[in-house]
Amino acid sequence: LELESALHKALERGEIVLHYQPKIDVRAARMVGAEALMRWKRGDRLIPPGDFIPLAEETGLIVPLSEWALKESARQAKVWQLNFGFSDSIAVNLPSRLFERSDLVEHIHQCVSAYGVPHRAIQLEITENNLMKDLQNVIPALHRLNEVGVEISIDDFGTGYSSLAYLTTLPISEVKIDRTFVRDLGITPQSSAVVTAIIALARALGLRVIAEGVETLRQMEVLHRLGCSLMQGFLFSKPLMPDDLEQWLAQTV
Ligand code: G
Ligand code: G
Ligand code: NA
Ligand code: MN
Repeated sequence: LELESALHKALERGEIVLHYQPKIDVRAARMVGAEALMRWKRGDRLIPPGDFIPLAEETGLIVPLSEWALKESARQAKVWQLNFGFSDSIAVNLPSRLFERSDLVEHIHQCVSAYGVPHRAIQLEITENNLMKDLQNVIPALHRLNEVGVEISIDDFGTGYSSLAYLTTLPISEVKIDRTFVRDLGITPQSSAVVTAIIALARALGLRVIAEGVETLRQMEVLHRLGCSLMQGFLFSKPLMPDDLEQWLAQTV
């Protein structure tokens, strides 16, 4: 309960911050975007999202937190556009709660308009489980977002129970191979079988595929050989404070 009331005040106190992890195109050797990841600065501690996002989801605080993350990402995209010519997207994680809101598209429109960046400056990540849990509410939102140019990425792909029939009809741009498969690449044959299947599925459906949690050169090499050249993970960079991402931004122009 103490944590809950502290989290209530965290936003207005400016204690919530976003760190950014680069998404890398290994073949082109460049950053192609970044994922925004929330942290809570509480005193001198930096609380990871795993320790407060579940509470935020239970209490409904995830709604204002996510709305703030969308706005802050639009602001950051504008700053990077001005300083580095950044024209890629910042990916924001959204739980299905947010997709239920009929005004999600309007809210995103206001965020990007406020800072004068295009809609494609914001990309949305929804986990496979969240997507499938609430398809009836999520589908109309996905279509409206697609119409205005906001790309959708399916996070933690391969861990849920996607209906492939749905996948073919949804306006999705990208699937993110879950890190559990990436972790076991080159260790268990099953993991490379799953990764191979996901890459083939993505290709057949015209989707981009990105691997998360890439930590070793070996994993990078196997992914590249299997046909996945978009990657994210500690091998390239951990999530960084905005100022620390500038070394990556400076390289892309
Ligand atoms: O950064 P870290 O590895 O601690 O993130 C842990 C989990 O928290 C990840 O699954 C990530 O998707 C989730 N997460 C991080 N930032 C956000 C956010 O802004 N909103 C939501 N809903 N989840 C987030
Ligand atoms: O999919 P999700 O949004 O949950 O993933 C984001 C989380 O993954 C963040 O908490 C981030 O810190 C973490 N992460 C990013 N790269 C790596 C990595 O290479 N290995 C592991 N184990 N975690 C990573
Ligand atoms: Na994510
Ligand atoms: Mn993920």
